[in-house]
Amino acid sequence: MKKRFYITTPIYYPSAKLHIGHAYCTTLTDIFARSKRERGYECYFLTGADEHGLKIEKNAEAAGVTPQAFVDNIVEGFYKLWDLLKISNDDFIRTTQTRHTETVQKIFTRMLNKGDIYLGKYEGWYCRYCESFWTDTQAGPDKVCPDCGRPVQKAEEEAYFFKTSKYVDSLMKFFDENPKFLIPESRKNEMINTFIKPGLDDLCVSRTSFSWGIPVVENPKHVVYVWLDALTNYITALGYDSKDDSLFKKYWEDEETEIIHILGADITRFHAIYWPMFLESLGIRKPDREFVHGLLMMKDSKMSKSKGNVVDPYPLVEKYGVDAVRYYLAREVNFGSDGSFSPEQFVERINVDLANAYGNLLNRTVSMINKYFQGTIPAYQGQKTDFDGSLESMIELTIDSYEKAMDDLKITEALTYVNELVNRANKYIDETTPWVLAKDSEKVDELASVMNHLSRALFVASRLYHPVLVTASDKAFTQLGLSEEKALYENVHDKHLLDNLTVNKGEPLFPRLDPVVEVPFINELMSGNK
Ligand code: ME8
Repeated sequence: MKKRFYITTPIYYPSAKLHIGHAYCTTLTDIFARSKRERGYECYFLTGADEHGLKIEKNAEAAGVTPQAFVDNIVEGFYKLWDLLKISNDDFIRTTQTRHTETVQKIFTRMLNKGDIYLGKYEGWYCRYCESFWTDTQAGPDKVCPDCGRPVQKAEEEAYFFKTSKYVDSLMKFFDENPKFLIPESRKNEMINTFIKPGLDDLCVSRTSFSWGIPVVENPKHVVYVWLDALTNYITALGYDSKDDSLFKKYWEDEETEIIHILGADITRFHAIYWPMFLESLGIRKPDREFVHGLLMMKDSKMSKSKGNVVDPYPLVEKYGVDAVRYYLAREVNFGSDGSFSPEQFVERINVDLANAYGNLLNRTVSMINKYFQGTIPAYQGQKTDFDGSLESMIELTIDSYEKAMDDLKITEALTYVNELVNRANKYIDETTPWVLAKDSEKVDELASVMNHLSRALFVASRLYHPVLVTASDKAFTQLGLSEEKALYENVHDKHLLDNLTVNKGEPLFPRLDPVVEVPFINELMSGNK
C-alpha cells in the first residue's frame, strides 16, 4: 500500500444550486479521506467548481449579471454546503482563478507546439436565435434547440482539436497493464465497446461562439473548451508548471502517492479516455484509480424540478443533522451502484441503524455501568465466558474487514461490518443477561467483564463510524469517558483501553424519527414548498 493519497471529486458546474447527487459524491469522498487520515496516512483532498462555458454565460445573462458575479454567488453556496456537511477538503479550486487559467494556457501552448492540438472545423447544430452550437444528441431527433425549442441548422465553426488517434493504442495498453485503474471493472469494457471500438473522434478543445472561457493565447477569439479546461484542475490545483510546485511534486509526481479520482458515471468517458491522453501528451503520470459511483435517482425517476423530486441537501442537513445525512448517503446506496433517494428509506435507515441499534446500545451500556459499577468501567480481565470470546473475535474481525473494504472504496460494505458489530453487541446483552448476573454476588466478575466488553465494542464501532458520524462518534467517546488521545484510531486493538474510565451519561445520540411526521415533511422539501 502506498503511503499517502491524493483524492478528488469532480469540480461541479455552478450553473445552479447543488443537489443531493453532488452531496453524495463529495460526502463519500470525504469519508474516504477522513478514514485514511484517521489511520495515520497523509491525504490531500480536492474539490472545486467548473466555472466556464456557454450554459453559465447564458444563465448569467438571464439573471442580468456578469458571469463572474453569477458564479461567485453560486460558489458561495458550495462553500456553505460543504461547511454544513463538514467536508474536510484541503483545497477548493475554481477554474476562474489565475492559478488555473494561466496554467491551462501553458498546457494548451505546449500541446499545440507538440502537434497534439490542431486547428480544424467544428460541425454542429446551430441555433441562430440563441447563438449556440449543439451536438447531435442535444438537438435530439427533431433537431431543435434544447434551450428555445426553435429549429437548428447544420453549421461549421473554426475550432482546435486534440488528436485522440495518436494516443488510442497507448491508452488500450494502459488499460491492459492497469486492471485496477477503472472501478467498477465493468466500466472499462463499457468505455472500450461504446467509445473506442466504434472509432474515437478527435476532441474539440476550443470554441469561438461564446466568450466565457480561458482565451487561447495564440488565437484569442477562441476560448479553451470545457474538458481541457475542467480536467486539468486536478493538476493546476497542485501548482503544476507554476513557481511553487511543491504540492505537485509531493501529491502527483511522487510514486508513493496514490492518486484517486472519484466521479459519477455520467462523466466516466472524459476521465477514463481523454484525461489519461492529456497526461500522456504532457508527459506526466496517470492516476492510479478512478472510482465511478452510480447516480441517485429520486423516487425512481431522474431528478428534475418540474417533477418536484429534487432533494436540496441544505434543509435536510439543517433538520436532521450532518451525521444522519452523511450516514444515509454512505449506507443506503452501495457506492458504485445506482440508487434512489426516498423519504421512507431515509427515516427507516436512521431509526433502525442509528437510533435503535447504535444509539440504544450506548444508552443501555452507560446506564448499566452507572447502575452496577457507579459509573466506572471495570477493567479487562480476559474472557470470562464464551460470549466474551466470541464478541472479542468479532471486534477484531470487524476492524480487519472494515479496513480492507475502505481501502477498496467499498464504503457501504465497510459500514455494514460496523452495523453487524453493533447488532452482535446488542445480542450479547441478551445472551449474557446482565440484569440476572447483577442479582448473584458470585457473578460480579462476569458482569464486570460484560460491561468492559460492551464498552470496547462501542469504542471500536464509534471509531470506525467516525469518518461518517463526524459529530455523534465524538459524543460517544465522551460518554465512554475517552479523552481525545485515548480515542485515537491507533488504540482500536488495545483491550485495556477502557479500563477504569468514568462514563458520562448524555442525551440519546439519535432520537427516533416519527415517519408519520417526517416522511410528509421530506416530501414537502422535495416539492420545493419548504
Ligand atoms: O459534470 N447522483 O459537473 P456537474 C449522484 N463540471 N451523483 C451525481 C448526480 C446524481 N443524480 N448528479 C450529479 C460536471 N452527480 C463537470 C465535471 S470534472 C473535471 C468536471 C455528481 O455539476 C457526480 O459525481 O454536472 C457527477 O459526476 C457530478 O456530480 C457531475 O457534476
